Amino acid sequence: MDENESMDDRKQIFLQAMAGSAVSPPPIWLMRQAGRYLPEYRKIRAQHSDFIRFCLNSDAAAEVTLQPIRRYGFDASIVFADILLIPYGLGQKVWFKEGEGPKLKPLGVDDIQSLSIERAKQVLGPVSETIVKVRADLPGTCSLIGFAGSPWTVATYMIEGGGSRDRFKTRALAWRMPEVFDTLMDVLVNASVWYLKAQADAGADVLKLFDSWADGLPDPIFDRVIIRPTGMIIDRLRELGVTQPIIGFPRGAGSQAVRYARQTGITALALDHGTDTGWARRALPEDLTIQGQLDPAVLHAGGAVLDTEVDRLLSAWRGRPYVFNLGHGIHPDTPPEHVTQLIERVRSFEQRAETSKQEQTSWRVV
Ligand code: 1CP
Repeated sequence: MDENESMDDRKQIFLQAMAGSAVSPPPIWLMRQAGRYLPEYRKIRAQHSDFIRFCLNSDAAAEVTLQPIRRYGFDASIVFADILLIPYGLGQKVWFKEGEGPKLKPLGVDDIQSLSIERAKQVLGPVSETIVKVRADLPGTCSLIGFAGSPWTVATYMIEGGGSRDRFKTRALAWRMPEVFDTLMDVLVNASVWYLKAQADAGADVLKLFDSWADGLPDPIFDRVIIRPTGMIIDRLRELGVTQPIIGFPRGAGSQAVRYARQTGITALALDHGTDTGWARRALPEDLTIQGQLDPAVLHAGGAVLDTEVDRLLSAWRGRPYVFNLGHGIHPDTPPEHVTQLIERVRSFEQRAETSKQEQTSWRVV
């Protein structure tokens, strides 16, 4: 192997894992790694009262995307934006209330026809600019992820008017008025295809679809609102010549994740912390890249339980293409030094495995 090749290997460990290699120790990044747990994020956020405008300010967004990379040296960065930029771009009223999360003027059936993809194209341009700016400052060892919310999860916010406990209104609409609901899904598919392609063209190495509310859906609805639109987005992106790996995150899908992995065309599957690890190892294709599974609450706890849990996941996924990550976003109260501990623990895994092998050997010799 020549020098350039080995340099390249080191640079590309996240992309290698995405391509199906079992890299050990695995690459690491964290969902919501740019955010309120970082003092440097809170400082810049305090200067911008409106969250949507903050996301659409490409200088500010590029800066906060890079903050966790500078502090921790993660193997991947994720563009700072939000899944609710699509409803906002399509013309729905969206705002963020301090301490209460996102609010939207709930979408009525008659409002669907007034959603405008042309408007979204105008409004969401700054996200591509953020990607260009981040790319220019990113170390060669770090990949860049672009993302969108999946149509189902975005639709739940649009219909409920914010986060909700069981997404009842959205489920009821999907059962009661399937044609109307599928029209909304199609609008979101089209907007997402345009948005993800724009991010890929701007320089994203990998794309991710967040389906944070994929839990609690009966099979026929899961297939219709999760698998079908996700598959359509991926097929359309491939037809348009987008070759970047695509991570799917159907949070809470449980055993439905197997169908999701086989039928949507995703490159990698992000798993939440509630999924049975042993089952997932057996049920999911061996060559499918897996990402995630650390409970954000154990990262918040830190200490010995964090080390033990990191080791459990590293051992469980050893020999499989794997990316270390949380099972959901980092909790805002997480002490930043716990993230340092986590990264050190992950990156010293092979060393520890080697030391324990040597200890066992010398013990046997004695
Ligand atoms: O005041 C603040 O700073 C707001 C906190 C915040 C942040 C940091 C929100 C509001 N969004 C974000 C950024 C964000 N959102 C990123 C940035 C990149 C990174 O990971 O570092 C990403 C990928 C998202 C995606 C997102 N937004 C999801 C999918 C992932 C997930 O966590 O499930 C969802 C569901 C949202 C909606 C949203 N936006 C913000 C909040 C607090 C929420 C969740 C509300 C809820 O629980 O319903």
